[in-house]
Amino acid sequence: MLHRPGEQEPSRHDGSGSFLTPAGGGELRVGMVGHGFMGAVHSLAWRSAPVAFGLAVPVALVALAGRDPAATAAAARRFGWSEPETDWRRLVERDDLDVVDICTPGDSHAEIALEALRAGKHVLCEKPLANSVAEAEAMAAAAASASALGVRSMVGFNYRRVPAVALARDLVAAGRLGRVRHVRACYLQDWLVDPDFPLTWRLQRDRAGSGALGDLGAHVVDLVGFVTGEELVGVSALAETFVGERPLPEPAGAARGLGGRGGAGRGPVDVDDAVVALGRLARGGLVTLEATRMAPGRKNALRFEVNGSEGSVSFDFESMNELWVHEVGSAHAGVGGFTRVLVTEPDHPYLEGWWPPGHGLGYDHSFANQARDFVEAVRSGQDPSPSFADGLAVQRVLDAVEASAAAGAAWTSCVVGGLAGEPATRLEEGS
Ligand code: SOE
Repeated sequence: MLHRPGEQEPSRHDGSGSFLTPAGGGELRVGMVGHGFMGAVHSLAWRSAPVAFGLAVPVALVALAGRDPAATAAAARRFGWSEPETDWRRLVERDDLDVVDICTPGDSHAEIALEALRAGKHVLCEKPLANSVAEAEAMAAAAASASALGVRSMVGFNYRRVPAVALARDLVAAGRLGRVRHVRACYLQDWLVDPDFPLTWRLQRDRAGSGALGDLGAHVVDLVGFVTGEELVGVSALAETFVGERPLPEPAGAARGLGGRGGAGRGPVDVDDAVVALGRLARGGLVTLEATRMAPGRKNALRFEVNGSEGSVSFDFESMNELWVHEVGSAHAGVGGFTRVLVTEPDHPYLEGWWPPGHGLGYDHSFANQARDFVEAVRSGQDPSPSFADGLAVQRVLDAVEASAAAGAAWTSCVVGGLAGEPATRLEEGS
């Protein structure tokens, strides 16, 4: 039975708020679109989350869609999906699915998500939510209508689910850092240093929307909002494309993960290689942002430091099980400064599902934690977070960064209806 937002269909939820699948016998049946790097890690997550967290609702990996029949069938076998599909539209219309998980490049997010929501499927969509503000607006509006009918949607900003990141947010939210004054946030990788790395989809504006900005900057912008609980209200940015031309990639199917092989000919790079921005938070805090895939030696350095009136936290994904914390006045004489917290204790965020203290988590665990939260939200009839509206807010900041960079770093408001240059709800310290 299809459940279409906008039609007078019954909600998926009974009076007690428990999850009712249309015909799934208590399972949550997932269909996924895309089987590249993100498809692989999402597949692992759908399988590991129910085991690790003992989820009340079992998850079934029902169908995997991709364009290339042989590659999709091979990926379905390898990742544990019951059936391959070669048309995402057929997948979305299947009545034996409850969830559509979108792991494709950004140019198809809006179309797939809108169709999936229309078909009454819960949607998990990889970041960035869309390739433009207009697409993200349509998606957020559709998600809001669908939510009223019990259909849930979420954006895959997986780094929110790294335990140390969630702990940083908890400390800020509990007031342990006081008023946030500074945020220094960056995301540095180096896989584009080689000028002969091919022009894969993450380097094509029509596929990815932008370069380092949407790929990595989206995570940074999301984490600034997540950890501080405050919106960015304006930015001043610069963007640069250091390598203007690259080898054209071999035809689809040859590329795996971030890699790919160069084929015949070269083509222009029409996205940014790097962006830097200054920003201001709603309550007046100052932010610096940076995203690049051209920082030799930096493999996945998603880093942030928050300095508040009462303390600081500092995180680097390359040491993802650690959070460095300093609280003003708490240091013992002579040994002041940051304390390294190994975020692997049973009472740390998400650790109830994982290993004994000190046994460490990896990249894939953030996706398993994300899958856990998504399934739990669907089961309990809550809207998960980050919502499509949160994805839209990130998209607006990305848009402001691009507009500012195009205008020679002009100060650009990120807030709809806000006054350019002025924090929308700036509060003085002490207020
Ligand atoms: C490539 O830069 C990439 O795979 C991003 O697309 C992901 O969002 C990031 O988490 C890891 O790096």
